[in-house]
Amino acid sequence: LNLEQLDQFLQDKNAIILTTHENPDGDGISAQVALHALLKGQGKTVKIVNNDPLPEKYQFMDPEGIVLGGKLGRLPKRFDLIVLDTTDPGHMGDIGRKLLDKANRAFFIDHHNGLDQDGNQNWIDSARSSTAEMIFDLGNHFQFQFPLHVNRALFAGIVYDTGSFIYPKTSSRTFEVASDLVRGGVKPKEIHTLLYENKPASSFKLLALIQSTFTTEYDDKVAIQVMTKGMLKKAGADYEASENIINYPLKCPEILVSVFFKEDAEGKWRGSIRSKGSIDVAAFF
Ligand SMILES: [Mn+2]
Repeated sequence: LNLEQLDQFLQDKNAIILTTHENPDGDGISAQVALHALLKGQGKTVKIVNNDPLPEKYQFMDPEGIVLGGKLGRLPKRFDLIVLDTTDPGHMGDIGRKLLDKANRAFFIDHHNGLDQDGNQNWIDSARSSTAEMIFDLGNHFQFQFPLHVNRALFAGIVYDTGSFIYPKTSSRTFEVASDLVRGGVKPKEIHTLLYENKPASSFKLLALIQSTFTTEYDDKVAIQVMTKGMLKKAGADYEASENIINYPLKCPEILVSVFFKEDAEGKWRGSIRSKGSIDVAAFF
């Protein structure tokens, strides 16, 4: 692990602001909460400012209420910026881009195939499962003991970004980190409950309505589902409640492609398509 660039970046006495991509996810937020604790431990002035407010479902990661978002707020006169879980200013939202603009220097920490960051520094490791996994290593690098709520957040971030330890970038290192976190007091079942057993009844009413539209084409190889704004209204559900429903048909071995047509509350239609195996969905467009 070569963290020389980051060590050097942290040498300066500037205040540090942490941000992540718009619509922050479980990985980005857990990485922020952990890095905040780590930098505080080094005596730094640190603040988290995101483009969007903290989603309610991730509140358990932030018992101290340090994850701010939705407005720029008061900024230190001079600060350095650390961007987590993205390298793309196009994904940082207006507030993120303003921060990038005003920052003295910026440093990017990410596990996606990164953009070239002209003039900025970065630690990008696209072999890692999650930014949370990388920040855990950073804790080791600085011999910093994360408190229990941070261990829980990091575990949740990894679970979130690996689809519960199954996505391709889940490595033996991912399990070692998870093992250390469990040794540090994390109860996996509690994290599962916090992340995945929190759906309102309205989301199941919506699911029932959407699944009643389920049909297949081409000898059950292609599944089609439809959601109308009338269904959203009838179920009393938000558009976001339809988030993972496109993936369900792919649990069937015969079904190779899942198509989902969705109408939002304003009447705007969108189509999504997912596939598995060797089917290239990009070829459809
Ligand atoms: Mn991530």
